[in-house]
Order: sequence, then C-alpha cells, then structure tokens
Amino acid sequence: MLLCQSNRPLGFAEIDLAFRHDVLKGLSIRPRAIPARWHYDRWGSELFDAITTLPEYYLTRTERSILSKAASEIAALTGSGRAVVEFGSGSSAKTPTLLSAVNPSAYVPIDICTDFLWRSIEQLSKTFPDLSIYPVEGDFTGELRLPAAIQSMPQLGFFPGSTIGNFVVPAAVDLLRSMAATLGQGSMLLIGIDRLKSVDVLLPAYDDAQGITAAFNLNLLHRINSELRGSVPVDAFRHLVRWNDAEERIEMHLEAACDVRFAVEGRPFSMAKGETIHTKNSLNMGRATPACSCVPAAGLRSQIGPTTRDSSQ
Ligand code: AVJ
Repeated sequence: MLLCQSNRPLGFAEIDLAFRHDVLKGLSIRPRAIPARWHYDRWGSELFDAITTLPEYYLTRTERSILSKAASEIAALTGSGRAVVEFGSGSSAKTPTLLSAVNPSAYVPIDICTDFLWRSIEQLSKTFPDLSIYPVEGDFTGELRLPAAIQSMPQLGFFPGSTIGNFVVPAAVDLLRSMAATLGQGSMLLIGIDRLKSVDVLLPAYDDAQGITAAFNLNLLHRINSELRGSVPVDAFRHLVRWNDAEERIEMHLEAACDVRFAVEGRPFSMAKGETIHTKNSLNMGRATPACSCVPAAGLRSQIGPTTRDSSQ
C-alpha cells in the first residue's frame, strides 16, 4: 500500500474557525440551527458507528445488502481502474464491498474527522495491501482539490448512507454540482438515497431505545463546551426527534428542558424552556422525490437509477 499525505483543503485551524462561525451564528439566528457536520468529532464519529449497528437504524444494513447485490451491475457500468473518491468516508465500513467489485486504481477517502479517517484507512490498507490510498482531511461541502496523483485517472465518486438527505433541496443540488466539478469530466458518482418510510420506522431510527442517538446529538454541546469555551448546561438539554410533515423530513433538535443561560466564546446566550437548536434533517426519497430530483438539476445523468430495491425496508 502506498500512503501519501494529501494536500489539506481545510486544515485544523480552518475547521476550528468554521465550527466557531457556525455555532455562534447558529445560536443567534431564529430558529436556532447548527449544521449536522459538527456532530462528527472523534467521539461523535464513534457514536455514529455504534448507531449503524442499532436494531432501529435500518439504513446501514439495508444499504450494505443492496450494495453487495448490485456490486456486479455497478462494476459493469464503471469498469475497473477508476479512482474511488468517497465523500464523508467515516469508518469506510461499506467501502470494501465497492472496492472488491470495481477493482480501482486508487482510493481517496474524504472526512472531516482526521483521527477517524486515519484509523479507518489503517484497517482498509490491511484488506487491500496493494491499493494506493490518498486520504483528504476536510469538509466535503466545501471546495476540494483532489490529490494530484489521481487527477489523470477516471473517477468514481461514492456518497452512500443517504447523507444527501441531510441537505435541503437547493443545498443538495449545490453539493452534487460541486462534487461533479471536483470529480471532473468523464467521472461517475454512486449515491445511496433512502426511500420514504412510515413515521413509525423513521422516528425510532433517530431515537433509539438505548439512547445512542441522544448521546450523539448531545455530544455537539460537549464539543461546544470543550472547543469553544462554552458553559452550556448539557444536562438541561434533551434529544428531540420530530417528523416535519410539510417538509417530509425527520428533524433532530436539542431542546432546553428549562430556561437556560450560557456563554460560548465569551458571548452570552439564553434559551427559554422548550426552545430548540435544530441540529439535523434527514429527508428520504418520497413521492416528491426531493433527493432524486436533485440529480438532473445538478446536471448529472442517471444511469442505474433506483432499480435496486431491498424489500425488507
Ligand atoms: C449518515 C448522516 C445520513 O442522517 O441518517 C443517524 C446520520 N445521525 N442518526 C442519517 C445519523 C444520527 C445519518 N447520515
């Protein structure tokens, strides 16, 4: 395995500044909202990994089974020798299935959490000792420059997990456009998008009985306290999951269980009992197909489309 230190599009300092900016702004606007990407520090990434194995969180196991069933179909479309570029690679748990199928010439995992990125690659390089891996530490919603070594290779973007569902429609279109621009001419993009489920299935998937998703959401407040000199009384907040019928999406919030006052980076904030900080949306592919309508809108041409159904979910 060849492991190259990549160029860092967004280094530590810039990520810290962006976190500070998003938190201070997010606590000041109404309704209050902090982008979901800030859940993923090291502990948050570990909690998310635990979420993927929960009985209520059907997404990961369903997608994994779809991916293995569709692997040869995907490989027939992509051919071999592409550089696989994964947006938000996390633990790279699904990646081996794709890599075995498409026999790539390189793998470029992109993740916002550096610790997690390096640990996952170590694992992966044991399974694929001959594969060149070029990790990129950064936020995939921003502009990215891929490592020079892969720029001449045809590319296959990989964006699984229905993460696109975390973006409302105009933002999702922008994201796909910027991914297409990052990958360049002649590239392909494989996206995993969840279908619309009944609310009885969706709510527990984001509010599990063991409270792992609650810990994942509340970790954002711990992170604000430790990284942004915060005094948020974390125990005074509750994990709140809600179905927004008008927008057909699951929302995650942090709700103040009583009136609270706190400071972040020396700035005072107060929230009344029942007020929330909106921390995440998850949209599915419903009748209105919000996520899917983004594909042509972003100037991409769909090749296999939603042919791969898994009847279990
Ligand atoms: C991987 C970002 C798509 O929204 O379903 C699940 C993350 N967070 N439960 C999702 C998540 C809490 C997940 N994404």
